[in-house]
Amino acid sequence: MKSRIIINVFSTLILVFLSCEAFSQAETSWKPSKETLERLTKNQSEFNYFEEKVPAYKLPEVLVSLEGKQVKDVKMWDESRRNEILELFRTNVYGRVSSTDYTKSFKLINEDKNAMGGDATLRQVDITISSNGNSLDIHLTLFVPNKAAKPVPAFLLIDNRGPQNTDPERKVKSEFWPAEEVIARGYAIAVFSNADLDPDNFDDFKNGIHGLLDRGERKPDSWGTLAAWAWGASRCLDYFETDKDINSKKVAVVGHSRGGKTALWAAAEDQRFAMAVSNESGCGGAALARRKYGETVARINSAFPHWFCLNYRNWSDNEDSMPVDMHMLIALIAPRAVYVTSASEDLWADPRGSYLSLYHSLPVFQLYDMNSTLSDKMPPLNRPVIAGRLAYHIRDGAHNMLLKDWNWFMDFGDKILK
Ligand code: GTR
Repeated sequence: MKSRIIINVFSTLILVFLSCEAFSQAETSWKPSKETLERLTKNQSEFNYFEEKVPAYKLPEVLVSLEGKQVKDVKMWDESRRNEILELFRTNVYGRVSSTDYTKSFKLINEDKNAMGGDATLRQVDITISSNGNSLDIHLTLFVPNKAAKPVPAFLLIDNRGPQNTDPERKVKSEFWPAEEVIARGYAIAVFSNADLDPDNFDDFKNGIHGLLDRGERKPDSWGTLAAWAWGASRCLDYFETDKDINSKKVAVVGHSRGGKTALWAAAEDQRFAMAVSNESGCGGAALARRKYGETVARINSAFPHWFCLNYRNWSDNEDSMPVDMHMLIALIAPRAVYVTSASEDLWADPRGSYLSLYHSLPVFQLYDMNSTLSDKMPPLNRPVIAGRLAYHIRDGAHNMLLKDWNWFMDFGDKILK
């Protein structure tokens, strides 16, 4: 009898200990696991994945103008510093869109008012961009929830993974674009393929929208491929402005990885977007370049020479001279909403550097809302943090965009877009 009591007490103590341990682990700020670090450093030893090897760096001050003036209020930010930073990003990172005239038209190619078993209306719209006798089509696919009060807010995905993720007939389903789940939450969900604007390969800017709109010699600040995709997202927003079922003032632009870089730039360039979701965008997206953790500017410029403008090559192995860093890109979206994510095994995209970008963009968001605060410590795994108009999570697992991520985007959307 006595020994049974002792065993019971002992096992209760073990349980209490284990659950405290699990609790404290869940509450601990995220850090890369030893296994992930070992696996990555075995394959890619020339890139840094160790926090202690991140070099000391000084970020450009987001609220100090080029003339050295401190930005004190929204008016000064909005009327001068914001434009200064936007121009710096156009000149040094993504490039400037072509100024060639074009015309645009929308054509409803297919409509099914009884899609998804009656839950949604499907619209497939061709957005045709014409110039000088030539044209290009952006194929937009859109589902609108039938049961929600109109107009509805919408999520627009810049798809960089191909049509198998975005089947309009819904025979093939993918967590990358979980249309049924988004419809069930009362949002419209839309998608276009980045390749419609510019195929994702280096062809010296002969094809896609560059072939259609670029004239004369290519300049050091002419738009690259990411800027072309971002421009495409804005043309989809032009269409939403004509669709009475969509609340075009409540559109979130979403992208994963290279698409996540693009989503940030789309929302920076086009202030009509209410929210940007940048999923695991890493270098050239949310991650601070000066940390040189995981993918670097030199690596991205050599692997993807078409993504950025030519001037961006000036910052290969020279990040500290770059007149901007990526916290300033996030700041350009203020006071609109930004959701940045990471994944625990995706160190290539520098989770901590992505979180710190949000953190260092805060002074601008605080000009609008003094209650926005974020800790400089990363949150625990799978625990989204929301600070006013900024949100972040680090999901367990590999580089991808899953339903779990989307559910958190929609939770944030419920605060921002509804
Ligand atoms: C990688 C690239 C990243 C990221 C990714 C993706 O190869 O280095 O910058 O954009 O591709 O888009 O999946």
